[in-house]
Amino acid sequence: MEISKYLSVFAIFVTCLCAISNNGVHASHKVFPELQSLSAVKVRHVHRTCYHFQPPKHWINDPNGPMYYNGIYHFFYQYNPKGAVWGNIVWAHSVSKDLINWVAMEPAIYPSKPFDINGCWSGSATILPGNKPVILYTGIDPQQRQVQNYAVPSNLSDPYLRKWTKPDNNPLVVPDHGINASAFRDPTTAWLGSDGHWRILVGGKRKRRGMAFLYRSRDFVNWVKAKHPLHSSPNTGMWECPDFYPVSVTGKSGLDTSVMGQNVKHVLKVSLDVTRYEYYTVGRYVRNEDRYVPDNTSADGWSGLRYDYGNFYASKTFFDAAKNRRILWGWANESDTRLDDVEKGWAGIQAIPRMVWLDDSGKQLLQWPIKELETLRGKNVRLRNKVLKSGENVEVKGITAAQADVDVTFSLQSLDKAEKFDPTWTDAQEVCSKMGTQVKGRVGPFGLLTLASKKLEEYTPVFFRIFKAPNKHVVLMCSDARSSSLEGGLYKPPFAGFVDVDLSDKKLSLRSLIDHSVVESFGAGGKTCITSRVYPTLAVYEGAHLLAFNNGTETVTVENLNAWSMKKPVEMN
Ligand SMILES: *[C@@H]1O[C@H](CO)[C@@H](O)[C@H](O)[C@H]1NC(C)=O
Ligand SMILES: *[C@@H]1O[C@H](CO)[C@@H](O)[C@H](O)[C@H]1NC(C)=O
Ligand SMILES: *[C@@H]1O[C@H](CO)[C@@H](O)[C@H](O)[C@H]1NC(C)=O
Ligand SMILES: *[C@@H]1O[C@H](CO)[C@@H](O)[C@H](O)[C@H]1NC(C)=O
Ligand SMILES: *[C@H]1O[C@@H](CO)[C@H](O)[C@@H](O)[C@@H]1NC(C)=O
Repeated sequence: MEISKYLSVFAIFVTCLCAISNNGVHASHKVFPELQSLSAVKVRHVHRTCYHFQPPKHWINDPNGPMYYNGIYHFFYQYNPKGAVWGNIVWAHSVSKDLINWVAMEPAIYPSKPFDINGCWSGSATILPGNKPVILYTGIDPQQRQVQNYAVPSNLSDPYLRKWTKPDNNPLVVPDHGINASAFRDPTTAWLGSDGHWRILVGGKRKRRGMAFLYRSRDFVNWVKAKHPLHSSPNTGMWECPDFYPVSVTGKSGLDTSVMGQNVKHVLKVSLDVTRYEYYTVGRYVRNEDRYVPDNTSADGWSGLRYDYGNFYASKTFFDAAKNRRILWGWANESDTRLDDVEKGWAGIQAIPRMVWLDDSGKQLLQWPIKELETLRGKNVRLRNKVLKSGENVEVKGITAAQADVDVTFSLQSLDKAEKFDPTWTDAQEVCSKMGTQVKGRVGPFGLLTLASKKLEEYTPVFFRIFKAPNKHVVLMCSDARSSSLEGGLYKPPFAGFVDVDLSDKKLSLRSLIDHSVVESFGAGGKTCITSRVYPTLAVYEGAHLLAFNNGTETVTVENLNAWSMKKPVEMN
């Protein structure tokens, strides 16, 4: 990942601001050398998460090289060992037997050789035949070029793979004359073609066209660029952290990255540097041409499907051979200011790992928190068949509302009165920003008020609103941070996405993982996911409450609600 993105406009420190403008979205480019090596003097705890992945202090960003190897899950991530803003990046390393309890190892990869002396940026792991893991990552060389390197375990008998060696024949791939050396990074997990050649993607761009450069190799050491990229798309800008993998057209099982076959589709995900959001398409991998073609049901560009419509970026999946599933990791950045981060001594968390698989429709993915998370569930409170008339709400009492897992199914009496959908409403977040929980509707808004203070001075609502279009219903899901905190100066967007769900049973489900400064929500069984980062001042610890609410004119029933207090993992770094 590039330096530029961690650098939001922070007036006090901005001496020169070089902004680029792109489709109305702009990315600011500024490093904070004065801050990046300021070690945290103390760590502020109030908004730290309890069951999300987080090191004890300092800055984290992209998940890197997740893998399952010889009974152990390995997780690497971009980490600043010296401070709470981006800089001095190394590959931090943690290991786990259950994806819940994590033990920190020493950093696996850090700048030490010419080919990575100016940075060890993101990458992926591949397990080669003979059960040999290898990491590919982006190094920044003495000319500030982005080059692709590899590292291998120094001692395969060490069950935790503590030490990694960067062989002297690095770099493996350098940007050729046709490639912008400042926009060439984040190699994928490799896959093996039927011709016996390995393939990887490297993210890049040509002018404003985002692209996934394709490289092939027989021996994993000599890599040759393919004549054309695997895929590219106009006006999307730099493609960071591409991820390309097969999904089964039936069932929830995951597939190893090299699997081919009849009942397989492919997913290509890219992280768009210009918008700081990701999008993915479902499509077809045309093997004889080494091209990827998105299905005509998948929008290819800014407006495409997202894993998550909130703070979720630079994600990466891996195949978990232990449980035959594909697991997604993603970084949820902070929504407070640089100075807040320096003061609190930490910045960045990882979202809860999610299982991903293809929806029966074949048009989108479904995501669900890994099953292991349920081992942290403690005290349970249940509500059944609680009718919520217009304007009513009900508090879910008896759990730790600041640290909870809630799963609720709402049932709707009738959809006949749903408001008319305006076909010009293509941007869900815009609709949500106009129609928050205070704006009365007919079927909805209804949902949960998370991290709510007693008198509702603060709350982060996660809710639905249902509209009627000519031949279908349109479901809007929002996770609205605008009332989340009395504190000013925070980023409080009304994140939102549409939910492509069949409402013929008049039921809609929602699960939210609430963890002090994060609310991670899964609508309709994981069809639409939204992660919000929030910093309440009153709704903290015992001051946090959880409610279900209905602000539509139509009655909604909480058919079944389960909420659990969540425990802290025994080991978290
Ligand atoms: C490799 O790891 C094994 C298991 O931890 C250990 O016994 C051995 O001494 C290590 N070898 C080297 C060369 O460090
Ligand atoms: C190369 O990429 C960098 C980083 O995005 C950009 O600033 C620069 O303008 C690009 N150069 C060319 C020749 O496109
Ligand atoms: C989309 O592709 C399918 C086949 O994959 C085809 O049957 C359908 O007509 C196409 N739809 C459009 C709108 O092009
Ligand atoms: C529901 O709507 C009423 C009237 O607009 C408003 O006062 C109240 O705050 C709303 N409830 C929530 C949870 O926003
Ligand atoms: C996370 O932080 C917010 C607020 O500063 C920015 O607006 C986002 O662009 C940023 N997201 C990423 C992925 O960096």
